[in-house]
Amino acid sequence: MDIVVATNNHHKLREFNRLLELDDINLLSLKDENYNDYIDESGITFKENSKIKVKQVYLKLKKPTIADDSGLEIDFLNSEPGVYSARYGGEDLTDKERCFIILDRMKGVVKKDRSARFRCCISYIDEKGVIYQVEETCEGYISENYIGENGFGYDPIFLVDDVCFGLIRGSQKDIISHRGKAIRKIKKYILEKVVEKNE
Ligand code: ITT
Repeated sequence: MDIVVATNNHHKLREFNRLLELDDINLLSLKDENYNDYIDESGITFKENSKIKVKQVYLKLKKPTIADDSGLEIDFLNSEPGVYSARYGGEDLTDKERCFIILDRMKGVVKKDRSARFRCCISYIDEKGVIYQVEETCEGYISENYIGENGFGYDPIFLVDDVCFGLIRGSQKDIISHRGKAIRKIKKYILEKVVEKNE
């Protein structure tokens, strides 16, 4: 069985490959499928956007598809950048530049007010077009400095129990991260469906 991973973010793709390894399942990237269409993430929630991604890709490729929409919510910034995490501060900025915008906006804010979470909604659309969704979070807080070069996005400014995501290995991040938790949940669902189909 083939499942298309509907993401253009190669870091996410690597996390999916690491976590969604299943004997009967072959993960395909959008590149493998020569899929280059623009996906308009016009939703205002992670749930809406991850559904938009799987539906659009499924309608064209007619294959089971999985996608994630995720982002960082900072309490002090009224949950910003939220669903705009990938575009925060402007489309052309680098991940590092986006991190520094946040560090600047959080300058002088005391630790107890630096709480934040990564949120991730994963949608899976099966061969019949039935959609299943899971949402998970990873609670933490925003560091005062840019720390480490591991991971991607806001990892170098996100701390869990004093450990920065910018310093840990991918396999360690998977254990506690929003995406790690969500992929494990959806993997269970997909496995159950595969068993049902083979019965
Ligand atoms: P696709 O839509 O193609 O999957 P994207 O990067 O545009 O790729 P999103 O719209 O879901 O994906 O935006 C997610 C952004 O949230 C991402 O670009 C990062 O800036 C941030 N983000 C999400 N998960 C993260 C993680 O595990 N570590 C660091 N930053 C993360």
